[in-house]
Amino acid sequence: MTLRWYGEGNDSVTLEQIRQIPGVAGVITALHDIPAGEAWTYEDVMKRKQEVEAKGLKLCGVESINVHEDIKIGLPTRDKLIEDYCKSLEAVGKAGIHLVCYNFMPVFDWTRTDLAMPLEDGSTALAYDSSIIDGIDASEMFDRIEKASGGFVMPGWEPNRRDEIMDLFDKYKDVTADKLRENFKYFLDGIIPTCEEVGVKMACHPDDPGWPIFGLPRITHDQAGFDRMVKLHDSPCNTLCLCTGSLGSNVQNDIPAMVRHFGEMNRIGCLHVRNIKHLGSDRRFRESSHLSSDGDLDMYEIMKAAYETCPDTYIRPDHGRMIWDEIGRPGYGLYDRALGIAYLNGLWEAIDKNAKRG
Ligand code: CS2
Ligand code: MN
Repeated sequence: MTLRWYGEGNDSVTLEQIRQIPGVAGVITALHDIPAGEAWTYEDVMKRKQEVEAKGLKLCGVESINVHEDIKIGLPTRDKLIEDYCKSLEAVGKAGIHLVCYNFMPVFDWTRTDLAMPLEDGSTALAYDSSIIDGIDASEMFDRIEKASGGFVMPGWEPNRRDEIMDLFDKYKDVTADKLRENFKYFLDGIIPTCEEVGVKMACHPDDPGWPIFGLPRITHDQAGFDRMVKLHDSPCNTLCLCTGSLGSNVQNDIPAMVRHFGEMNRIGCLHVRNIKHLGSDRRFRESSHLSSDGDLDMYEIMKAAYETCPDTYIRPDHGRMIWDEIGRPGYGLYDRALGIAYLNGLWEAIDKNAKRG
């Protein structure tokens, strides 16, 4: 079991606190101040690794080394960028880290319309309402985020990206889903040989929410999309990050079945386990506590599928609600994610004991 950590000074949660969550052996982290496109150095990766290890934790994986937009758009600059991406992978591999989670979503990472929706019990959660997104453009979306996030932002929605965004929309004008897939293949063909050499698994995170937004193409949000994705470059290093909440936003997805499908193929590089609740129509949802009965996903079936098909995969709880008056990065507070871990550990222990009793 792992927890995501954004690094000293960039996270309200400390390594000391993470160390005290039962069953957490390590963190998933990234060098967030290095912009997409710039190569990571071995020294910088080692520095972070030693910082984590000094607190008694393991650095289990990187999330994310962001893919530069030029690569996704397919611009001529991509060759140099892919070369630099390989340098980052070499640095990570040499440091003894074997997992890199990333995504191939144009322009934005996960997107929500509300970063603090009040729930009945007094907690708040991230929420999404497509009727809001469908009615506004990206610039209005930035306004909403700045107002709501209390200093923290959703990845990809950093305020300094605002000017760049309109320009990017223009550049994506002719990028269809097929073109994006072609560019994805070009990227994978460029990096997977290096991954194989240095022993790093790439785990592609699903689109979140699991459908195209703001008219931009998106190709990784269901089983068919990921079946195509893993075939773009067939290698044990070309895997997906099975994020139950992201995939679960799309009601068509059967999450335990997807875990089994890709687990049996040995193509799950890591698992993000969290729960969500749909709100009436199929494109409105909010996040919930991890408990099965609090949301729409069956966490027992998800953990059982993982136990039976990919038991050695790193698992982290992904987002949590904000509870007990905690202030922190939306989705990434300490308390609810720690509760989530305790619950997931409980499910795991029960599944394990049952399996061993036969
Ligand atoms: C996260 C993603 O919110 C989430 O589900 O797991 O932001 C994830 O870190 C990135 O998409 C990976 O590049
Ligand atoms: Mn996730």
